[in-house]
Amino acid sequence: MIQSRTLAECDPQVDEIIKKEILRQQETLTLIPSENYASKAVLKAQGSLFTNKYAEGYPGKRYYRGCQWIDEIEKLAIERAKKLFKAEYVNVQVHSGTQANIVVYQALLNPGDTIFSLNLSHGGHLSHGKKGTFPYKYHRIVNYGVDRETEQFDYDEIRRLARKYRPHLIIVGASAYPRLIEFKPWRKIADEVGAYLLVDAAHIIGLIAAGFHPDPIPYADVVTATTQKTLRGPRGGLILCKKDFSDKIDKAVFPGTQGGPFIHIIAAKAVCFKEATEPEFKDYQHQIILNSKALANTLIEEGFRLVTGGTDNHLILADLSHLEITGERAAFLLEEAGIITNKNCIPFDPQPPSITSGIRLGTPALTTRGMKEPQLEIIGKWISEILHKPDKKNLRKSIKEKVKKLCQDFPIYKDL
Ligand code: DSN
Repeated sequence: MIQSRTLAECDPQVDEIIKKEILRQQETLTLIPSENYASKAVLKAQGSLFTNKYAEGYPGKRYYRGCQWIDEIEKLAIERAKKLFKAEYVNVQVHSGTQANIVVYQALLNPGDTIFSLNLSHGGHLSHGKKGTFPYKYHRIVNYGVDRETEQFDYDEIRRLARKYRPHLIIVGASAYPRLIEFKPWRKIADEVGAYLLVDAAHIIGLIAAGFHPDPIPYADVVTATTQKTLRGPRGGLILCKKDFSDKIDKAVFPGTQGGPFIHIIAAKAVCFKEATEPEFKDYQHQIILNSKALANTLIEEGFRLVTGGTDNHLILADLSHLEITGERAAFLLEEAGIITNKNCIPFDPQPPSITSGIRLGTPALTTRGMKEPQLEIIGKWISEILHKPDKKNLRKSIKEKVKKLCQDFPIYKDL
């Protein structure tokens, strides 16, 4: 019977590729700040047969029968998220972080309205209105940047621009901003110009849940997030908002921009929200920051210039200009040694986004493996050696062996 075959019996080709990816994840160091390893419990829920069910609508108001346990799982996820974040209202159906942002535009804006967001090359995100995206097509996008000297937000300048352009929506949130963000000044600026305030907390949501980052909930009209990054859950989106916006947000998710919810993912989100309330999760988030600071300090000692001079959160942006090596080449060389990073623009980067002058590094995944400051210091030295000696292929080969050994000492799952 087709349904009862194992993956290996049914499709050895896919099974083989999955096995290779498991090995790659096991044997390499993931330093991409938006990546993490979901727990076995999360993976189990995500792989459950909830994937078989259609359930358009919301708990108690579905367009399909057979939704008794679907309602129960969605309500559980919502209640857990509300409690975890002290949020007035939660939508767990949204498929991703980008879609969560699109939902907010659909819910709160009219075509042509102005969105005020962080420049992508200063750490912003594509979905905040980069050319070629949905919001760029339907809204007027005005960007703010970071200060050239401090590489941090300059609130006087942001206020000046907000007053000049009178946006309908202000977005604060970033993919590559290594400092803590206080949300009170943003609320003040939004109120001064009569704008809604959207906090895109995709990267920092785990730190927020554990109390290691200022909380946006009291200040934002809407907070969007993803569940797979620092929150360490399944790949998915999350929207937290004030009760006043609940109806508009729900309608903008379904039927506005999505059809049937991914109930298997909602089940895995419920598991991840439970995990995030456990004391171990708080320790984990704290260690992410300690590890990030340890890696940053090592790189500074090794002569690297870090954007903003360091980090307060889970990520680091290293400027490679002094080495005369691009972000593109650096990420390639590091991968040859089993160290997985991504090229990233630095503020005022002379290089295009496909090349860049920087790399972005983050510690959520390695911290999940149980690595602490001593390991991050060693990894920082390996990164430095590789990037200072780009011509030494043998060096990368020998570091790759050391990386493999380190990974064996810190397995992702004990029994994989
Ligand atoms: N692509 C994610 C990141 O790497 O930051 C954001 O969505």
